[in-house]
Amino acid sequence: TPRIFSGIQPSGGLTLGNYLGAITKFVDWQDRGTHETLFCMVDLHAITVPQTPDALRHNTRELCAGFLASGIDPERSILINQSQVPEHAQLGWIFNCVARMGWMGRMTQWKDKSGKNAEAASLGLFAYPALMAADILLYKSTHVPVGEDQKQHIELTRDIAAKFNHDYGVDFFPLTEPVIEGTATRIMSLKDGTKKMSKSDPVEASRINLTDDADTIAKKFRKAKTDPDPLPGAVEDLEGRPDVRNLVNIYAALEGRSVDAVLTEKAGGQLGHFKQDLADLAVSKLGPVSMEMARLMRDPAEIDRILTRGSERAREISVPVLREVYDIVGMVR
Ligand code: AQP
Repeated sequence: TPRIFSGIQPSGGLTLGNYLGAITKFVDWQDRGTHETLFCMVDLHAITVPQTPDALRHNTRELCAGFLASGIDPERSILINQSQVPEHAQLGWIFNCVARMGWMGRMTQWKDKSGKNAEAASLGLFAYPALMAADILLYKSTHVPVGEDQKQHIELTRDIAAKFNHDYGVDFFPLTEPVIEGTATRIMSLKDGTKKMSKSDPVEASRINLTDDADTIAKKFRKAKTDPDPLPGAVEDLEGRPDVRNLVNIYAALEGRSVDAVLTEKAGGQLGHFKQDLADLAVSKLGPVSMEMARLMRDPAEIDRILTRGSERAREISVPVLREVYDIVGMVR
């Protein structure tokens, strides 16, 4: 069976962006049943920027709780903790030797995250996309559902697969396709409609966390940046209004309707009212997920068991694949 793989970093708490852009899509893929589905807490990626050990442990478990609470079934999908499957790092090294410095230097996430002081960034942050290629190709995954921001990294994954296949004269790794679909491929900051909503944004009010309570959600939407004009009747009229557009997108994604359908219903409405409706909708959708996450987090040992079991299942696939890669490369075993 063809495989779907995707990962999320335990580099903070889950945001509405991760939920709408990634997790809900993962659940759809699982429920469709057309592919074997693997989802990974990518803790090795998280430490490319500083993480305190206690926070990393907490965030890894909470991320797993988020997957489970959103509908990922650890029987039907394989839930992996990246560091528990050593083949990720091992194939990552091989890919460090396949990928070129120039390719990595062109990655926009590297440029954004290393900022003005690239000299002080970790070597891991620079190599991150090669490890990500290893995450995906270790399972010979054909499709990777991601948000818009990850498109460039999936293209790099194809380049690495193609170069490996070419250099060693094999047809071993598939050329993976990104799957970026729906209205929620890029949820923006509530404080700046041109910037991605992100778990590591220092401005707390810029994002909705899955663990936020109803009052916090309502307050964050109320204070979200907008302009004074009422809602327009058509998508084209949202041009030049990125903040409003973002709120309408979120509303549409939460309701599972198109932006057009939402605007047809809400045209002419005041943003104050719309923000209130949006908060009510978000609370009704996220409340049960957040409650279930809190319940699961009361038994961290059970979460650890689920991750250990998932990682063991993953290794049934990853160990033979890595062995083949070592043979292709010429490692003596
Ligand atoms: N704002 C977003 N809108 C839609 N999708 C998003 N994703 C992240 N933010 C949005 C998708 O969530 C998945 C996991 O992302 P990640 O944790 O690996 O890293 P990221 O993309 O860098 O996400 P963050 O929240 O911005 O984390 P930090 O702040 O640590 O960098 C991916 O599929 C991503 O596309």
